[in-house]
Amino acid sequence: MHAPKVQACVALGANLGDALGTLQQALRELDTGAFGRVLRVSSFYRTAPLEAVGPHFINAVALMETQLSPLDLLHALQALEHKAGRERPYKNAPRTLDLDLIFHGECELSTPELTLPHPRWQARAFVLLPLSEVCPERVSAAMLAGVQHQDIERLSITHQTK
Ligand code: PH2
Ligand code: MG
Ligand code: MG
Repeated sequence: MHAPKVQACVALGANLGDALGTLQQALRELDTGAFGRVLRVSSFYRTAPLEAVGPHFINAVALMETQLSPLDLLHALQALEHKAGRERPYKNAPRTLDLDLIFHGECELSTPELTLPHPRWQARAFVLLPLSEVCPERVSAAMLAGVQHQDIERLSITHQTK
């Protein structure tokens, strides 16, 4: 029996080390088949830390197709974060790689380990703007208006998928 294919949105962020290079490597790994495949990748954005300290972030969003369950996908994302040297000395500490599951199909979940959709996705320009590129049906003009004061700059670099 094959699990059904589901579209999932993953938000990527980093503000330590070679943030852009780490995001590009993570996007290649997300597309290797173990996770499923990457359908679309947003632009990269340079963003001011929100409720966090440290250097500016590079953020992006990937739309994926996966057969992994929400928790299996979460654990696979955490393994990639670990591989990229992620450390968690305190909440929202600067990080080499953060991979957040924003949506997993229409799954709604509230457990200590995982909440779906991601609880803060609508409050964050660094999620909403890239998400509006890869999944415009999920993002409204009112949502974008709500985050327009946040400091975010779209970069002209594009991700080479193949
Ligand atoms: N992630 C956070 C908290 N604050 N700010 C920006 N600009 N980008 C992020 O990815 C980010 C953040 C928690 O994961
Ligand atoms: Mg995060
Ligand atoms: Mg995270």
